Amino acid sequence: MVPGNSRPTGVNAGVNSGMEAPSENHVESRLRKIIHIDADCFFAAIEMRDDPSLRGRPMAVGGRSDRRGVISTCNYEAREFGVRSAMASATAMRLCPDLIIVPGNMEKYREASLVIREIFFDYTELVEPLSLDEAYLDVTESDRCQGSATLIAEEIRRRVFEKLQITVSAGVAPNKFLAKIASDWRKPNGLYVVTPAQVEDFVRDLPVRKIHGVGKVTAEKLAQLGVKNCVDLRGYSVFELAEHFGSFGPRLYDLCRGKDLRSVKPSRRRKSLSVEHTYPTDLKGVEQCLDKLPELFVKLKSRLNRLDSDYRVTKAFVKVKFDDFSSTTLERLGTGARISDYRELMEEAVQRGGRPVRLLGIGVRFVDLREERQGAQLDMFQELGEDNGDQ
Ligand code: TTP
Ligand code: MG
Repeated sequence: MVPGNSRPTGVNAGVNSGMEAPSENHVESRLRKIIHIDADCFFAAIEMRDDPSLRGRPMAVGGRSDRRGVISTCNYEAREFGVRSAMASATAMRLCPDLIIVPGNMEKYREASLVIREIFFDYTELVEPLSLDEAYLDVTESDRCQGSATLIAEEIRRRVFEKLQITVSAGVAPNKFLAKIASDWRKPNGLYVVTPAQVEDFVRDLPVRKIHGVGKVTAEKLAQLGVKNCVDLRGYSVFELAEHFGSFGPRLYDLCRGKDLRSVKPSRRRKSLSVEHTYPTDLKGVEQCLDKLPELFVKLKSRLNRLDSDYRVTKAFVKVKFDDFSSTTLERLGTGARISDYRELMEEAVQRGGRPVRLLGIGVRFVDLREERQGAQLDMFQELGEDNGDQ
């Protein structure tokens, strides 16, 4: 039952009758392509971008040491001195006397986070943000970059850098568990891919400490059981693991085999959707531009079809970028995104610029009925709260 381990098999044998292994012999129903993206020293990276004098020197974002401040994060130069997130600023200054601590600006970080998320949405609807600088993407169904998750991850990394001048690291794998570990593997500014064929080798030698949820206490407990790497953990039956680690036991049983069936749960809804194309040679005149419309329209429709019915299109828009990089956007209210609307909008937008065209885009803006329903609920709670004097 458990290959390559030295645990007595008798225990395992007794277990199977009483408790079903959660995914023994379970074959993941289909192979998925999951990307985990995490910005490198996020708050610090934004501050270094905006003040180049901070680059190349140990710096942190956080509260002042003489006011019992705490470090939010620090750059990689500061990490070499042992400075870490959540450390008292006073401790950080002791470790690294030259450390520069700057106050944070959440507004700026939130803004950057939204820009990154919009880039994600160009590849898939299935984006699950975990924090301001971290998200899972399920790109199994994406037709971008010839459907290659690796190319998508590289393109996202490049686009984030172009747009925000900060770096993000990415992990690509068949599930969330492995993608998250992989994104950490080549940090900062790195990409690591675990193909389905590499899962077994990757997981075998993985220290159990790398498993999300295995903190200091669990790691010590595992060490006492003689478990250091995932392969050691495989020597234990699901029953034994449940006994030692409660409800986390069955999960450990799966994870040390590289199995994780959790789906990517999108939590933020989009406000618009568009498709665009940059042409290898500039288009001249309205007719040449209109010739390109059907192809864009088919693409837009196919992406719209994948959205749920809570999205209601309210506006159609056309974007045109000219050869001098100036651009214009025209939109029309109260439309169901018909090709005739786009034809008229495109004609007007192209004529407006009166120059050769390098890029055409068409799209829609939505109201999201789901968000409106939630908003209505929120208002209701607020009113109730006010009535009750609650906060
Ligand atoms: P992380 O992604 O954990 O850290 P990071 O982006 O700074 O560094 P890494 O390159 O290792 O990914 O957290 C993202 C941001 O969240 C971080 O820049 C600051 C903030 N944060 C805190 O404010 N306090 C904390 O304890 C942690 C861990 C993060
Ligand atoms: Mg980060």
